[in-house]
Amino acid sequence: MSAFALTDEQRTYVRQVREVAVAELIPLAEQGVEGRVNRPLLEAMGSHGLLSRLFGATGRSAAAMELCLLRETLAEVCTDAETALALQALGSYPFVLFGTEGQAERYRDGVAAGTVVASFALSEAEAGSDAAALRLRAEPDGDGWRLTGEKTWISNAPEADVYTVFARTTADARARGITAFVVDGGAPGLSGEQLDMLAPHALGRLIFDGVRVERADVLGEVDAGFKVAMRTLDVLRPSVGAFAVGMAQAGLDAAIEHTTRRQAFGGVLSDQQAVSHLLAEMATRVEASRLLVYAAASAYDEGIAAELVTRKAAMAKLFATESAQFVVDAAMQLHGARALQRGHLLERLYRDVRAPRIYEGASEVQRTIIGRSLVQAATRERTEQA
Ligand code: COS
Repeated sequence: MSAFALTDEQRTYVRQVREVAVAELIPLAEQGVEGRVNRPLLEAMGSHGLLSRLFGATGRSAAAMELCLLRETLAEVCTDAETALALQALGSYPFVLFGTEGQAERYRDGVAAGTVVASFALSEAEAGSDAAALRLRAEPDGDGWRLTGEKTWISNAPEADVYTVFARTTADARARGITAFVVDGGAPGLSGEQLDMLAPHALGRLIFDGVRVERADVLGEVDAGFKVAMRTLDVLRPSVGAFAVGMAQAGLDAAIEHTTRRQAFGGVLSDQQAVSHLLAEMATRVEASRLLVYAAASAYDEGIAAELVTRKAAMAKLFATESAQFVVDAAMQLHGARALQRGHLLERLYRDVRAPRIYEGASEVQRTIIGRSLVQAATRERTEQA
């Protein structure tokens, strides 16, 4: 792909995904229960090969651009399918990217088939944006550890089949005392409950009551789990931006459709300059978001310097999610009361668009990451010149 346009092959692929979504995924999504994992939907995505494409040719990499294209395309037509796909990536990338061959193989094929539901368990009630403050205890027990404590706002919990759990192995060490473990959903001592959230996907709380984990369950090194979490988020953040772009595009399309037909004041709504200028602003923000997302995802796939990948990922997520909120809100305003009615496309988008400005790093966290990266780069440059 050039920095500005998709290849013919990518365009064809996107069209095919959209056709599958319209014909098969939307009906399955409609049969799902809000706030619960929709297994038939996941299995359909698996059988169409959408999930296996998340793991690159070797099955041991993340395909960032692929993930973004899938998320953007699905978001335009079926946000349930979009989010279900994204959560499989978030939940499994830690063991696919940082696990041993055995750890990667154990669950990956099931995740790709949509029969194994994956989940990423980082956040705690007292450790959201400040992830390094997490307190879930991993206490030594013979050759392994026992996990005790709670996680909350965990997508796919408590229904997931496998969790990547970030736990404290060294006290008072912040980011340097956290270890990533793979934990089976059926592990003795693990329980949880569903939370009723504005974001309409499955989300819950997990309770660990002495859950046993072995050395073989450690992803990477002991006490080096924070980097596993951060690098996983570096892949996912541009794709959260892609999700936002898809929703914003759907809102923009609806606004154009409506304002060019709706009769008012002796013409159509789009005759009003206030309306056409708003459409122009919306379209420009969608396009700018899309370019930032593609640039960040391509940077990851091309393997440029990790620090730049992190900065670009943060920029893409920040700008695209904030822009999508603006665009969907504006589209709703242009529609008037009909868009507030339950079941209207924009009523649904309005609920869906809010959470991405918070999860996987709130907008404020993204600004912190970008700001720190700029300062670090400038400081390094000065030191090198001195
Ligand atoms: N890749 C690799 N390593 C990274 C990294 C990245 N993207 N980001 C940070 N690190 C490393 C740092 O290099 C540092 O390593 P050393 O201890 O070896 O120096 C360590 O991790 C700690 O980093 P930092 O000092 O930046 O940590 P802070 O606690 O100051 O803040 C933020 C880190 C705020 C960026 C982090 O907590 C964050 O992303 N919070 C949001 C969490 C989130 O997205 N939650 C959503 C859960 S999933 S829905």
